[in-house]
Amino acid sequence: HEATLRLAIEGMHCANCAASIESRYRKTPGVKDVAVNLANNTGRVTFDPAQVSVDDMLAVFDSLAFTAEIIP
Ligand code: 9UX
Repeated sequence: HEATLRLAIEGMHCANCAASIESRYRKTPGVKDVAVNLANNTGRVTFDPAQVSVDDMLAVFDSLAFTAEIIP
C-alpha cells in the first residue's frame, strides 16, 4: 500500500536545497520515493501510510529552512 503527496515548496534557491530535502525524506522510514523539482518549486513523495502519516511528511520541513504545502 502506498500514497503519493505533491508539495508546493517555498525557499529553495539552489540544487543543494532540493537535495537536502530529498536526503531528509530518504532517511524517513516509510518513504518509498521522493523527487524535488527546484525549477518548479514542487516535490513528490511516495510513502507507506501504514508506516508514516501525511503530518510526518510535512514535519520533515520543521527543521529545514523551507516551507511546504500540500498541492490538493
Ligand atoms: Mo544552496 Mo539552499 O547554497 O538553502 S543550499 S541556497
